[in-house]
Amino acid sequence: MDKPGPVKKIVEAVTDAVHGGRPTVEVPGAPGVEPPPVAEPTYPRAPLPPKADQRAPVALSPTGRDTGAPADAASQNGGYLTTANGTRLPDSDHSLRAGPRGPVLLQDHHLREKVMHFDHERIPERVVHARGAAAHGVFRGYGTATGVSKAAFLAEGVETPVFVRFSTVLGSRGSADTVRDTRGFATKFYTTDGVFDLVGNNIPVFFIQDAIKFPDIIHAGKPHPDREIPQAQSAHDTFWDFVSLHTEATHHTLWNMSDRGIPRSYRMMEGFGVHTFRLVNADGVTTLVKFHWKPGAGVHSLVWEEAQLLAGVDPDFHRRDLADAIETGNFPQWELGIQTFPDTPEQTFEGIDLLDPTKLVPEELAPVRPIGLMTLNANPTNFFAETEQVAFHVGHLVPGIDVTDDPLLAGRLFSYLDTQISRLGGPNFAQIPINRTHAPVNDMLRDGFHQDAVHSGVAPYKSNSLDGGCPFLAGPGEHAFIDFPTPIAAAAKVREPPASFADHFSQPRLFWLSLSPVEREHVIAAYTFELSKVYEQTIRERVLTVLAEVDDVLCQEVAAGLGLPAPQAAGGTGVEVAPSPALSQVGQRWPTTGRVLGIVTGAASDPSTVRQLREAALDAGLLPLVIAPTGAPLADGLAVQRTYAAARSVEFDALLVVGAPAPGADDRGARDAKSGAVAGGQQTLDSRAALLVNEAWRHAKPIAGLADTRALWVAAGVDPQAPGVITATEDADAIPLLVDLLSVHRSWERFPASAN
Ligand code: HDE
Repeated sequence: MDKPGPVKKIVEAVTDAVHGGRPTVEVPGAPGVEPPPVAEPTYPRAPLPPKADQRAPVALSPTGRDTGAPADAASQNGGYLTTANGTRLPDSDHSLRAGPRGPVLLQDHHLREKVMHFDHERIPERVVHARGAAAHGVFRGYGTATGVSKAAFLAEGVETPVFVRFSTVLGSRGSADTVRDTRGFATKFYTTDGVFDLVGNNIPVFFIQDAIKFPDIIHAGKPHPDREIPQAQSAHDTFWDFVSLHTEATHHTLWNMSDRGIPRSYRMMEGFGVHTFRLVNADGVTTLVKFHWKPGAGVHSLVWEEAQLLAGVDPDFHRRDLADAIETGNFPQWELGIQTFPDTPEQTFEGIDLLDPTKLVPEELAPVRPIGLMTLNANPTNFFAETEQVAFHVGHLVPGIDVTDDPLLAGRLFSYLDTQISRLGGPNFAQIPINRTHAPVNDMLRDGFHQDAVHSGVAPYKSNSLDGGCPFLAGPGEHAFIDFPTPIAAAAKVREPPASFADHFSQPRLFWLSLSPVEREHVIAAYTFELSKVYEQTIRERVLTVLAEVDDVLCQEVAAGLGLPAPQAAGGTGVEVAPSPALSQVGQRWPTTGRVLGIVTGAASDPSTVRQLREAALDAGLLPLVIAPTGAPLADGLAVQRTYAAARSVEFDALLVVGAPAPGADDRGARDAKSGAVAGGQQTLDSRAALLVNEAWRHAKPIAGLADTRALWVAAGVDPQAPGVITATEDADAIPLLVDLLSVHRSWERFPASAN
């Protein structure tokens, strides 16, 4: 039976072609839809609409009915300030008093309501993944999965609205985006058969093999309970204490210490379902699968110094990047793919235990088959209503997708519903607009806090005759979710893992061997940094014994950095494993749309050249920001986005210097400590601009200089002959050359790596 639902109509409203060219908004970030007047407006008018890039949850009823209301139906209404009950108010600045100097009166119901509500504005943050950012979008099935899954949303051409939330794991809600951590990648598909949530990470494996240890690993990773430090970091004793005593964590930890732990952008991360899932097709045949998200923009990372600087300079870096990309029409895209494995009783593939979430299956052994495309094309209208209140659950499954006996997944099936009770204040969180399914709901769940549905009838029980027997049970032909009758081998109840879960080192070694030399250097540096922050030497030594089991060079280099002797592997390092080149993120070319170009201008820069270059950058799909000594427009009126004092290299993917930057009037050490940081008393150049270029150089970013930038290169320590440095070029070539360099992300050749 076909289920007519509102989804089709909604998808028509949300599907947009990917822009992928010149940005539709040249400088993203305007807070409102129109510039504000200087004087406070004094006449009533209707609330301003959301910005063009924003979308609110679709206006469905709590039971999934299409209300036909516009998407902003839940936004504030009317031109006058009112109480929560809609009574207009004449004043919101002054409490009701017994005379101007008299006591405030208890009868002031407006004061009481306003402060009461404010007092209760906070809800508990997520116990993990508290810090996040989200976007709306659409998923289009390719139809390539229909042989293995009957899931309706995977059929060819079917378009399904989605809401995606990215997150860090350890930090609290106000922590910085660019910390070293795993990233969450949670997708809610509003399908015709109900909500399907794919609640994954940007790393394909997990720290632990059994959910019962989840509170332990999180307690170890979170700040120490006495001083509540450090925030959003793994570089502390309790984390390393835990992972060195639970060596199953070695693989995930190695990924965290790699460049994957510091993504350049949410748009530039892979996503993984981590667990093995079971797909069921129309004939009832099952296939085991692992889900992958492959980003259209490629997989790119920050360098550690950038990540650290950004945590102070722009703690919202990833959040801003996602919103800006969508606002400018550079809609982020991912292909959803699956690795498929025969559903055999052993549940292994090429000797890899598919129920062990610390193991991945190399793509060289099981290629990722694309099954659909996701495009994120709208920003949320309200962070709290949508990003904060969205509730994901691995148990939100639809017919055609089922779970396996992965013991980590089993614990999650319990946890994700449970946590919402305290976070969202009761059992009716599925009725919060962003969580509402787009399929009809007739659930016989009743009452409770925040019940939005107004149920009719008298018989919320089955079987009944009083409500005409409604609701009825559905069969397989009526899109019922039928738990797959997986056979279970005879066994005794034990608290004991399978023997195959004891292999903790072959896959960390596989990952290490798959990295390029520069990526290995970063892993060594990350371990050395983190362990140097560990107070207890015994914990450092224990971690080294773990690293010795992974690789001699890794262990020796980290030990050298810590000034400790490198231990020998107890089990003999060097299990023979074939590397998986697909795990390295270096060496491919990717689209560069939406990458941020800093255009450094100075008093001597020709404004028309700057304007032409900016236009060329926009035409190439880049996001150019003009940097100048002050915020004043250039001589021809071109707007400036950053001053020398406010700009920091970490905001930009590449720099284009249009003429030597003469010292700005505020290039004084007493006013700006960045002054003199590089140029060292140099009088002809602004030292902040020189620092900007120096950092971009050290971070292996493409740099181009037009006109005479020789002195600047010297002041910034730039070797003009080095790869990724463009000098003495025709103006017209600068942007194509930068785009070409950006397509490989960074010019690593500038820094030959030694760890092999
Ligand atoms: Fe989660 N996890 N998790 N997790 N997880 C939560 O759910 C939990 C695990 C992941 O943007 C919580 O609603 C347990 C693996 C993401 O809202 C909580 C275990 C993976 C998000 C929870 C795991 C994830 C969460 C906290 C071990 C990758 C953010 C708030 C068995 C495959 C979702 C909430 C969002 C959030 C429990 C392990 C991903 C407490 C018990 C493995 C992306 O329920």
